[in-house]
Amino acid sequence: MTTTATTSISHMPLDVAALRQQFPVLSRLVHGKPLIYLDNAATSQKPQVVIDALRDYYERYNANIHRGIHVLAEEATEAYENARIKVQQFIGAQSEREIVFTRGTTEAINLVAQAYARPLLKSGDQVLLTHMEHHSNIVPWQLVCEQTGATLRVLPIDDRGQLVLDKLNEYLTPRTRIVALGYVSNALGTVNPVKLIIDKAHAVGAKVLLDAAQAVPHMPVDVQDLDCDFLAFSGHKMYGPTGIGVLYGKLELLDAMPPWQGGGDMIKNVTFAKTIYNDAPYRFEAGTPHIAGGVGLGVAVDFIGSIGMPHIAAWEHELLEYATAALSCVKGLRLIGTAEHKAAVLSFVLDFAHPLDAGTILDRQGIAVRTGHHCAQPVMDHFGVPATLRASLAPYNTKEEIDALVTAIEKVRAFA
Ligand code: C6P
Repeated sequence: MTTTATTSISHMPLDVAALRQQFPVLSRLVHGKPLIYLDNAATSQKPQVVIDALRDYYERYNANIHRGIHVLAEEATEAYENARIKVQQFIGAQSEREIVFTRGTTEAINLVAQAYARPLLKSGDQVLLTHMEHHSNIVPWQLVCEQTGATLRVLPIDDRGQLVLDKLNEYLTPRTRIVALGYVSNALGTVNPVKLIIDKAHAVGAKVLLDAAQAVPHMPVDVQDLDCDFLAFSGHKMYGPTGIGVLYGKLELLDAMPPWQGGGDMIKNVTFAKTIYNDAPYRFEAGTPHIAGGVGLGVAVDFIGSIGMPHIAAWEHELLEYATAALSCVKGLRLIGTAEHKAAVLSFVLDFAHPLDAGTILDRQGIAVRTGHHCAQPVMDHFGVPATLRASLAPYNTKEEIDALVTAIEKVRAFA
């Protein structure tokens, strides 16, 4: 996915056929038809190099990290910590100590809610979200508001699925302590003007968490340039393994935060009288982590580097324009989410079939799309629909696959 703003980054061609070769699953059949995978916002497919890295870890140097002095433990620790440095460089963080490995975006947001916000918030304080958040960026804040007496405020969206920025000054108040918002909406594809929002939030003294689950895989993200305080994303949406994700936090904030889970590896010294906690990021990584996942995520970062984020962004933008034009020609199809700045997510409803029925018929033709509320029920409520079909694109998708989607939707009409 990419923004309209990134079109000019690169016009270098991407060799899509060669790229597809690197993803073994793309050559399989589903219901006897070639797989057309258009569910990349849920999880991306994995290239051979990432699959090989997991296998290599388990075959050659499986060991626990940070605690052994034997060769396998040293190799595993080095590979895991190298992955942290790769992630640091990938998002432009100042220090690898600002990179906390988590299970994913969801856990990263919960970590901030519990370890940063919970000790800070008091009755009367406000947490500002937007109406287009994923449930992962709503429920952790509801929990912490219940625990502290703080209040949730929600910046509205308009009928194109864009934030109503005119109201931002009204919603940002001297009581706003935290602004938590998605960089890119998973249900609408909207790319939010996060830099502007971060500047305005900082002006009232609030800290900003960006849910970048749908941004980091698709566009260049530089945390120092954005000046966000926290940023969360998941490895599995960026060609990496499931069960590994990242919380970026400014070091001075992480250093001041208490741990949120206790256990091995997050301590310097333990007695029954007192425990001295480890430094960030280890203070937030209690227990044996997903070592293979971390290693695989590092390889996924290298993989993205080998294609070039500008190439990914440019091709996804071309696909988005092509798909928007193609779907707009389908009679009875309504696109949900038509923001000016969009990533390659196409949510839509059909006036001739329920999304779940349509999704099932598409699946019979080998086409994987997501149907449902996409863990963004407030978005569905705003548009007055219970669910949508969602095609979400990756750089290995092609215009021929978009054409096949349109043809398959016409078959849905024939069934209806
Ligand atoms: N969205 C989708 O199909 P986890 O599950 O922790 O890796 O990511 C949660 C999450 C948080 N924020 C956004 C914007 C997301 O899109 C997601 C995951 C998937 O859209 C699964 S619901």
